[in-house]
Amino acid sequence: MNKLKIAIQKSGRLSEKSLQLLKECGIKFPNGERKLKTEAENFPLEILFLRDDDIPQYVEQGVADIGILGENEVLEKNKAVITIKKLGFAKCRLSLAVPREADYHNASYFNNKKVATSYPQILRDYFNSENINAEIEEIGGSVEIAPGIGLADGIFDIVSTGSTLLMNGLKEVELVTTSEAVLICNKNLMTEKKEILEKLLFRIKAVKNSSENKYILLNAPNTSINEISRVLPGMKSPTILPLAEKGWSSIHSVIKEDQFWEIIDQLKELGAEGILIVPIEKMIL
Ligand code: PRT
Ligand code: ZN
Repeated sequence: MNKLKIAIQKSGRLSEKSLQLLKECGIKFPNGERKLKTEAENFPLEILFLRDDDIPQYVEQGVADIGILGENEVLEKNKAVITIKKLGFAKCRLSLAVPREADYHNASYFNNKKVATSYPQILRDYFNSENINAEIEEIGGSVEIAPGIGLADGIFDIVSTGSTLLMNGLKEVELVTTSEAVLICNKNLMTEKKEILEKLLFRIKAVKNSSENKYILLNAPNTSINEISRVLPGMKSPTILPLAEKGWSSIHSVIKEDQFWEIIDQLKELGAEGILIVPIEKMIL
């Protein structure tokens, strides 16, 4: 039987989260020493462990059918692959930064300046779109030290918390693009592999939905059920069960993690009591 081949990062910021996602999809594979590849025990999937820089090319060529990597690498490598799903982890931005003391007003600052980066393709596209004529110095790593050692006037790099910039006396001046981990796919998957991918995607969506949503249970006076139902849309509509105590009901629903605090405040105002928020293990819509 054909197996779907997925490429994930061998070791780095994406490795653990990528494996974790597969595990949460119920896919089991041998633990221990990470070789070049391994086979899932209970799903037709083969896992290839690669450098993230190589994943776009391997997926384009069909060495791997799908891959998990940062959008920044997909953009930079510009290979003929399809991005099928954003995965919600490894979120970061790609920004231009200059020395803290620089007199910076807008991106025209970079005209006739030199900028160090590991992402020359993304930066060139940005400078072209802004009609900026700057020199791009491609370097492999430790981009943040380039201005300090006189190699460049500014840098273009990944920023997450901003502490690397701060520690190197730099300030972020232009956000060029954002990035997060994504699932990419070869353009010509055969039908059998497409079917396996559909199954995997179904599971990934269930895992993602569950982490973005919470199950909520609360008690409310019957007089405020209508208003509370409006605040709590749920998947269809909330479940309402009568309590033993007359005039009260128990209401069950699903809420978005990011709306959580706002909704709780409204519910309390409407007289809700005994509010329980419970994590959802899997959520199939
Ligand atoms: O060996 P391999 O080539 O596979 O790995 P790599 O060294 O190229 O990549 P790795 O593991 O460092 O990062 C993999 C992916 O994680 C990147 O391509 C991004 O999509 C994503 N990601 C998310 C990050 C960051 N956040 C991040 N903060 N990648 C790098 N950084 C670095 C950044 O380069 C800078 O040096 O962290 C520093 C900035 O962080 P803050 O928090 O100080 O702002
Ligand atoms: Zn890399």
